[in-house]
Amino acid sequence: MSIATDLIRNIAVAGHGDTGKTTFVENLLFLTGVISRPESVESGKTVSDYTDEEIENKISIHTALTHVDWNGVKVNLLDTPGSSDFVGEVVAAFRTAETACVLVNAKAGVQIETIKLWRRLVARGLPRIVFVNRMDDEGADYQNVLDDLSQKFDTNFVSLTVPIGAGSNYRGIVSLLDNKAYLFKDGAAEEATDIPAEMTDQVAEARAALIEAAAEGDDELVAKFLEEESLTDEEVLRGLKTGVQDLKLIPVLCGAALKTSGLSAFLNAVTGICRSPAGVEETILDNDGNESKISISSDNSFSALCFKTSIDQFSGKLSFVKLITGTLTSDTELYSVREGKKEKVSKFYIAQGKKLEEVNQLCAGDIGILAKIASARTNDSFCTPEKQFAFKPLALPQPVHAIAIEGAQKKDEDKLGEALHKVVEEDLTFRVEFNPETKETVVSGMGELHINMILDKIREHQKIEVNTRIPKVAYRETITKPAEATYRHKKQSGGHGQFGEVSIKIRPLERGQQYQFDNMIRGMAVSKGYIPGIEKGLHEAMSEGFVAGYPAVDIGTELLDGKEHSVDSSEMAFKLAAKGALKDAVAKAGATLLEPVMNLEVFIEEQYLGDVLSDLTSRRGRVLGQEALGGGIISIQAQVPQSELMRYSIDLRSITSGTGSFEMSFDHYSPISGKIADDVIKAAQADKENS
Ligand SMILES: Nc1nc2c(ncn2[C@@H]2O[C@H](COP(=O)(O)OP(=O)(O)O)[C@@H](O)[C@H]2O)c(=O)[nH]1
Ligand SMILES: [Mg+2]
Repeated sequence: MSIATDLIRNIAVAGHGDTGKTTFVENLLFLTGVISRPESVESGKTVSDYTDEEIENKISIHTALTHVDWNGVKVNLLDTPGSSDFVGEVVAAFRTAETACVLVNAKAGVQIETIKLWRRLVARGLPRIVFVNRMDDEGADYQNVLDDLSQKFDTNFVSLTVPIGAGSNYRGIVSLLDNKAYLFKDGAAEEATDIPAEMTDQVAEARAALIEAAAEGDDELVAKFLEEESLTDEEVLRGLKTGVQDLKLIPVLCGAALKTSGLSAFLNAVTGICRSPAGVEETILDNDGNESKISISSDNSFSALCFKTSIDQFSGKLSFVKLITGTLTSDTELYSVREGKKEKVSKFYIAQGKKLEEVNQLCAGDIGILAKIASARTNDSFCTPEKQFAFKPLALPQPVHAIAIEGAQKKDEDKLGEALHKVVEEDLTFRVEFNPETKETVVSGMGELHINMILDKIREHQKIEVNTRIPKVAYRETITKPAEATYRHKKQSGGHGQFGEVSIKIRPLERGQQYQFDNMIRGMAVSKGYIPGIEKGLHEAMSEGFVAGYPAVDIGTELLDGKEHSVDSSEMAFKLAAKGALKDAVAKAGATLLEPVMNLEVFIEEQYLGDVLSDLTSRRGRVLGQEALGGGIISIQAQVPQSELMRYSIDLRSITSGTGSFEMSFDHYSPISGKIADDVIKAAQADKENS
């Protein structure tokens, strides 16, 4: 069976870790009869935390896809992980959903990941709905959370519920949309009843506020509301719908997911207020890279975007796609834009967590899974051979933590390489690079947990040992003053000798200019044919380095003079002479080491500011500025040498009780001297002796 696009809602469930997202989805599945009883996260049997590593760690690591039916509307739910180590999965879910449901803890209120998620949602302009969960926890306070939200985010929040009790006295909610009380029953779905008499006034007041907010959501309704001081139920929904879509207001509901409480009101809100995919615009790029817009609609020919790839033990490669236009049937001719070739669609599915359900048709706006498209990768666009265009790819955050790895046994290297390659296809926030300079394979990701989890899985599945260590820093060498040198390469061995003499002058160049060569010889001191040999020699000497074996940069060389021999000279002899001359000149000028310096943006809660700043100073960091982002969150901009940041993702978390995070990118090379430089040189020498 296929559903019309306007009867679909795609909801990304997001929030700080432990706000109850997975429990929330589990209980929505229970409420709607998909499962006969909800399982706890602790039991490891929930529908959306189904991978081995999720069951073992009791947290969500991947975005899981489930769906429920509510009054004939199909609600696709994307349960995302809360930890910033897996933010790539969250970004993909935001890209796919038309609405984000942000879960907030009823006791703790807005937390650091809430704020970071919120920034992403604001940047994407994605409509939001908030669910204040865990109302049954001791200390839960709905009004406090509403105040906290309004204070921390500059938005108009509109409450759709009134809680009945809190903490151990929590009994359920009043839904203001249908003016009904929903009392939870342990182990069964909640029941709609009349509003408790003692709450009549409170509810009337809350509903009046809701109607007024709904009126403000839609210009036409404002006029009517001013005149008649009331709206019909249908008008309330319309006002809220427009307000949410235009980002003018954000509905807030509360409940206790663990007790299947408040979830009917949530689904009523989602189906009644949140937009369907129909008509939502997507940015596309044609073959020449020109941007234009396309609306989600079944009318056009088929197109879809792959937002997630996973490799299943039994089903092989699974490509999670959102259909943007047209319909998918087994006859659809699928064209992979990146590969530039047709792909055969054999089977496709919808899913309840790991349980796949084969379907024979998917319509625009829906989310499905294509099986066994060998070439497919996350971010791939699929369309038909006749009409080719690509969707704007997901923009993912840069990795912040790197480690060097190698197979413990030489024979494991191939297996390791293959396994890493597979992970890269699944996870765009994980990178593998071979650094030819340091001769290391370096993997990088969003945090220590992220990388460790990937490596543990590889160790287990491939039965190989993988060694890890802190990666080497790619230092550089340079000079700070000019010098001159002459070098004669001369050898007399039997028949042919070798002869070449080169005089050069070197000077420091500006940072980033790398290398320059000027031939200043006037006249015939050195034949033209030997000049390339001289340049090769200079290059080789630069790449080998002078004090610690790191490549030299930003040196200008001038060839001043030279001598040649009519029989014994050769390109090789001049190459060696040039190398010798450069080494001598650098020795006279004195070589300096350069270290990479990174740009850093650190996000922390205010209370850790002092500790984080003094830690940055102890890392030889230079703080460039700080900015209050609202809600007690501060971002610090700094420049810090890369060698001081190798464990920063681990250390920052321990300084900030797990709440801090950062982004970084390379900025420039900067000279080092004294003990810091001596240590680098010593380490390089020790390395050389060991190899
Ligand atoms: N008391 C209470 N606990 C809840 C509720 N929802 C979730 N939890 C608990 O909170 C913990 C984290 O839940 P989980 O669903 O894994 O949170 P997630 O990290 O946001 O996915 C688990 O121990 C849940 O049982 C709730 O409504 N009430
Ligand atoms: Mg979870």
